[in-house]
Amino acid sequence: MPRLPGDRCGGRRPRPPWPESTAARYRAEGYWTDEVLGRLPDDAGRADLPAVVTPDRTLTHGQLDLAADRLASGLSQRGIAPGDRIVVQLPNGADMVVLCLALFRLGALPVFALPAHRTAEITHLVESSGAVAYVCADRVLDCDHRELAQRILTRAGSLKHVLVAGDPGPFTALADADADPVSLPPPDPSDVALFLLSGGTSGPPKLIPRTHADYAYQLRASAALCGVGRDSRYLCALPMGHNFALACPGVLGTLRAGGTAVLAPAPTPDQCFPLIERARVSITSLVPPLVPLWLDAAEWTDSDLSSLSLLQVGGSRLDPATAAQVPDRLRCTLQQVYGMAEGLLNFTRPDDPEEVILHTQGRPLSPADEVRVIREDGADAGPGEVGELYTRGPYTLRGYYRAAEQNRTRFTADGWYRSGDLVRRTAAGNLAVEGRTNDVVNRGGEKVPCQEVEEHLLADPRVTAAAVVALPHPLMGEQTCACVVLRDGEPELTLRQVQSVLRERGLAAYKVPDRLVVLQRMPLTGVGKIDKRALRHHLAD
Ligand code: OOB
Repeated sequence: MPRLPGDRCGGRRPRPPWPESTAARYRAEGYWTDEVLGRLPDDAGRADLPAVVTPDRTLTHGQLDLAADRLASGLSQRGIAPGDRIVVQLPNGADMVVLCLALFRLGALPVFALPAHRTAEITHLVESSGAVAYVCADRVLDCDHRELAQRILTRAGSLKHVLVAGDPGPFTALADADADPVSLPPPDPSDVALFLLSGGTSGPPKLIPRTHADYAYQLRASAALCGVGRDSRYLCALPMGHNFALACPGVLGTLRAGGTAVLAPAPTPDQCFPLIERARVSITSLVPPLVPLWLDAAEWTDSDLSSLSLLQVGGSRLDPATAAQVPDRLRCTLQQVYGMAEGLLNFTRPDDPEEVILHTQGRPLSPADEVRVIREDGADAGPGEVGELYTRGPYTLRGYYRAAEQNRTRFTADGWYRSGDLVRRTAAGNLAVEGRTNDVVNRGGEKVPCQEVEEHLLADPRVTAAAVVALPHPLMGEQTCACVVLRDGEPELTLRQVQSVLRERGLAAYKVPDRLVVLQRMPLTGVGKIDKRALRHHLAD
């Protein structure tokens, strides 16, 4: 486990994540340096140039730097210490950027929740990380996050602070965590800097520890691959707390390179296109279901999109026919990105042949990324053969945080991460994602862990058995189908009823099933487990 300041595992220093010899090699070969996260280029010429642009605010590099220092001091004065975990759930905006830099400078560790997370997920994140603080907005769309915070406070004992951007209600305003900058001891590059959430595991999200050195390398290398530098303007359309928009190179990689991060409150063309024109956006990233919407809107828009030169698409499978329309209709280069919060990132390169860009998800970011494709019989797959992707590398985790049981099954003894993705590697070394071994529905990039939803379904006294499976969907790629068996004598159960029960249980909307099938009995495997393969077969018929 990476070094976690303030978390000494009962007095013992946690085991370092990478074997010392591997860590020494990553340092010697320059993948890991002394760089820590949260610093902006130290160059006076940039101080007056824009760092953060939102529909209603612009911060220069100088202003962002000062705001981050003031917030770091303010949080420190309020008792937030290096190593403390902070669950962060802010919408895309300047507050989110300032907070990230402040926490990195302070050495406190953000745990990035997604905007759609509700009571069930936030409680789980606070409990599993032992977070001392939850930072949220007052209200986003129909959700009052202060009410959500009240509910979490009654459940999670570790939580001491709730900081609210906007009207704080009974809590503390984030704006009041402000103090004259003081000098804070810098974190160690090998310390954990942040936690991302796993999308690929079966149960509730696991915490992925990312160190300063490993994430700084990811930022540096992905900015170089995408040609992101001081003239780049990155539009953050997806939630900033997701690895794709945060760091591939995303907001952090662009700021680190001296460029401008442009933040959209939602990824829709009506929010994003005017910002692209106004801020002369050069690069952005989307999940596949958004691409057809953007292509259609581009036909009709009055906004000038000519500054856009690179569109990154990833998170789930992109249909090649849609991919083929990107260059003509958006007049920019398409880049497929196949990544995971656990680490490994694959990109098609801007100068790759069309065939590669349209039909593969690219190849690893780093020469030090190791990828094996393992067939069902345990042998290494040859070119074109499908198998599960295993990986190790300078920015790929060696274990989830406090998850010994998962770590035994998701990692090999020699440190390979078993991704659960079924891939094929072409002779030229590009990967194509063909499917998954994991029990997860990939709903257009949003990962729905089946087991977690099944547990919520089973909590309903009317339900005796539950299985969640993916069904194909034309826009989202996959949708979520809940199959249930009702207790004897129970009358019908409708999709509406199931949806409202799960929402009331505080589950994020994207995890609420799209379809419901009531069965007389579940198909079972030889050992008596629910046979999901048979179930999918039955549903396809
Ligand atoms: C990204 O990260 P996560 O952690 O939300 O999800 C990872 C999983 C992968 O294991 C794979 O199953 C799927 O999402 N995935 C793709 C894909 N990109 C991710 N499946 C097919 N095609 C793709 N291009 O989703 C993520 C992280 C960083 C950059 C981009 C995506």
